[in-house]
Amino acid sequence: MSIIDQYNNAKERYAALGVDTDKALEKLKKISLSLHCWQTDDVGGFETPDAELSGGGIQVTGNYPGKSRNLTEMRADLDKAYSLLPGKHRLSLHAIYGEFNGKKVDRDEVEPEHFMGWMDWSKKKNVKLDFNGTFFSHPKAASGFTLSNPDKSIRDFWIEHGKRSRKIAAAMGRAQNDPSILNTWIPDGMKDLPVNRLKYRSILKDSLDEMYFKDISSKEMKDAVETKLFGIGSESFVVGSHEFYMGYALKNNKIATLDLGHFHPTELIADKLSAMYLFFDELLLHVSRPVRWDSDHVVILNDDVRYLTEEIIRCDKLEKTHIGLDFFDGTMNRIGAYAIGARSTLKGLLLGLLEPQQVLNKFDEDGNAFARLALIEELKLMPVGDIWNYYCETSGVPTDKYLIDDVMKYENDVLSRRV
Ligand code: RNT
Ligand code: ZN
Repeated sequence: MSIIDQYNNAKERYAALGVDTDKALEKLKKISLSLHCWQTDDVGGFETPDAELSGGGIQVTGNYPGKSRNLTEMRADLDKAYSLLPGKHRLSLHAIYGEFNGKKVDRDEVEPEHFMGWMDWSKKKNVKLDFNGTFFSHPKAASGFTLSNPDKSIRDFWIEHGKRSRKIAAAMGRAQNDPSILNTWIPDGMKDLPVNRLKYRSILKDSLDEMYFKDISSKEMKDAVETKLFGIGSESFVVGSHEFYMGYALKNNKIATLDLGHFHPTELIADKLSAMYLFFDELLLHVSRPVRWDSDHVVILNDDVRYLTEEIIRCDKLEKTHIGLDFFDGTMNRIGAYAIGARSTLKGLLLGLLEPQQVLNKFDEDGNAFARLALIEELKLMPVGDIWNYYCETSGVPTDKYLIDDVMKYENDVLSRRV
């Protein structure tokens, strides 16, 4: 049976539940994920001398051959990654990925000009850009404290980096006529018990106030702040905790960033959304997969992702939720990792869009917990794969069946030559 015939069969089965699959795909097509650039090279970047990934317990393991070593290779890899994704998606850059042309440009010296090449690329490829200051992998972050550092000269350095990152994001936003989302994550924290948590948190608050002092139009850029529970080396104390940034973001009209790896293992981000949407106009998500800790494994379609994507749709907040990806794994083909992570997130969104919301809500209202659960279980074995295949096929990207061959061909033709 052809993919179209399979789709039509599936469409009928969903229609029987009151779900319009064509409409679901229309909506899915409009969703742009923000692909994280740092899966191409294990969060290496192109600074001179090379920044070595360190700080705050973010770590990449593995040395699978073929990682991109320069901008040309990185862009080729990104082209390949996007060619495997149905829909039109964004790119989230980190400050260490500027075009520094072999010159040493320190973090307190980065300028929009270092990202002009990316802005040209963005226009040519029609891929909008988001941005991140890089507050790790740097000698001035080695003590474990950046914006909350009691040493004024060090925190001033990072404040300057933050200001410049905002300027770069604003330039991107102007160039693409769409705000660039600037995410700020800092690694600051302590391995062992501090006695004066308040001190660090009040320094961080002051540093952020200074960094965000200048008003920038939300048409150009929007600030987001990423909370975290702990990292390797910051097990006992993270300055920028969830409560800290919830408070800061609400008070200062910033976007809160929720990363799936930044909470207690049994805490569900999905459950937080309906509370946060009531108080925040917009949220940024870092879709990741923690395995026992914030390990940033490649995202797969697990329950955490499904609950999350379903929740966004049940709350009708697709337009208010920026969906970024954040994982890095050096043990496997890195382009394949992008494809799996991004496609699984899209599959989760598709599952959400294919829910018969009216029926489910009715069971909810009637207090029929059994029927609600039974339908949720029934949905799991509905032919979503046939809808997904049709979406891939009509978007001109490989269906799952051809994904492995496609990625392996790129590995043989391109990646394996990088020695
Ligand atoms: C680290 C945060 C942060 C980084 C990226 C590279 O725990 O999740 O988002 O992963 O900025
Ligand atoms: Zn993150």
